[in-house]
Amino acid sequence: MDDSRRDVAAFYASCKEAADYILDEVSRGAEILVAGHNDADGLSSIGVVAGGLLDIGAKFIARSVFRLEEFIEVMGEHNGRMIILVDMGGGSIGELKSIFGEAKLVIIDHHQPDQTSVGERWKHVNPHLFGIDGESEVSAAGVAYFVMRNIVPNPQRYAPLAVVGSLGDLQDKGEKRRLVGLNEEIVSDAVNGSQLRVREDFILYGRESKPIHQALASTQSPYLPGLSGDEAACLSLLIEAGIEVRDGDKWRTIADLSEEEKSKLYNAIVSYLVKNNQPTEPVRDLIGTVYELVNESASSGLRDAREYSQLLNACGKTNNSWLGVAVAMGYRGWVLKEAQRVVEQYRAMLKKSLDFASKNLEQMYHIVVLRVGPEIDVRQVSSVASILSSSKLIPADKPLIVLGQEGGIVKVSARASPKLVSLGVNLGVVMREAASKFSGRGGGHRIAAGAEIPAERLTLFLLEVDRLIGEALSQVKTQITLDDES
Ligand SMILES: [Mn+2]
Repeated sequence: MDDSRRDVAAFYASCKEAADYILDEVSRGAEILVAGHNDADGLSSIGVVAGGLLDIGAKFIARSVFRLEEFIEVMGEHNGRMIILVDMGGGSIGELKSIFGEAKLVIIDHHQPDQTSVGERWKHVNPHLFGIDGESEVSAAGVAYFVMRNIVPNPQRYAPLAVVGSLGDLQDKGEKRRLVGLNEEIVSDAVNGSQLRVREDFILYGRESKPIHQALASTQSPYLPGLSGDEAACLSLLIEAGIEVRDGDKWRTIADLSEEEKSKLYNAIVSYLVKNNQPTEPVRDLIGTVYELVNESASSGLRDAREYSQLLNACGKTNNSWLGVAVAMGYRGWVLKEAQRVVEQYRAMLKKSLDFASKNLEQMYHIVVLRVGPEIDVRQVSSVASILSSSKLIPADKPLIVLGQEGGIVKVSARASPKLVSLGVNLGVVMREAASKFSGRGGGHRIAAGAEIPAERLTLFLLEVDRLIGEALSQVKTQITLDDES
């Protein structure tokens, strides 16, 4: 990223401009459509925008969509209403223009934008337009927060949700899994507003809500061979390490452990992996920066911001987006109970998917391909891709391409290792180029991208992706050879 263009003040000014545009529409009493992607960041973004609109008494309809085409279908009849599109659209402005040219549209996104200008009637708020890296330092929920804080009376309330969105998009790439860049700004707003606490601890799923062995077994990122998914193995590890798993008739949680017990646990995991000839690097990722929503209860599954994002993601990927949006907007009670049930079922299904994947990977020259059949919901393809890519099943020198078919369309989800990105692989560009050659649509980030392809063009598409990745990597090799010679 070209940092010389970095202009945070101008980015904030563009957030303010979009906010004024929205406020104008609100003051006319007009109903606004809010739509976004159905992943954790998308639902957080909808939560920030819709929650903010509710706060100021605006009329709105909120909904999430699986992909842009679905959005176009449902929003095609906007009847002149303003549309606020979150976490999508920035890379498809040309296409949106041909359909929504007459509508008032606000795009709140952090994906790499296409080159089409939005013109006068539309606002496109996107950090990339100001030399700020939307891939690593701000999510769509973060951008939504920077927009809505100009409008809502108590914006700090929405800062934790922006943190949830950023963690959902795996932006915790700083030292000790810290959020960096503009995200830090949001974190400090949330901390100052007594909404959030930041500290270093074990990053395990269910840190405050599950028995320790279950928390350990439920953690899929990082993936710990032999422990992830195996509660019995985890329980016996704890007992051998001399860690009390119960306090009377109550199971203890990670949060109940003393510092000494935590280091015992850490060492026990390391020795387990060493004993089983597994790499120990992933263990380092178990310790990191924990973001706690201090106003949520420990048993809610919303107190740990990473867990919160997984709950939203589970809702989105199982056709329960409305539950996620409602939770993000602040509804609790039975709505939350329902969402908790959804996340448990979803996690069980993911475990099944991982077992399936471990037996069905196909190797091409430069990529690894997984075709999921009817046993996996096509809506889970991107989650499967994310979880798999952080597991040790995928070699670090090949991108993972996961395919799921729905009707005549194949949904493609691609993930690269940080190593591949550092070698110059840009999956967003590869997906866009390869998809456009075969009547599809693609794009995204360097490390994570996606595409939709007509099923009958799939084989050609895969060959093209394989070729493009090989080409990118051979350029690196040439570069290295030339450097060696000089
Ligand atoms: Mn996002």
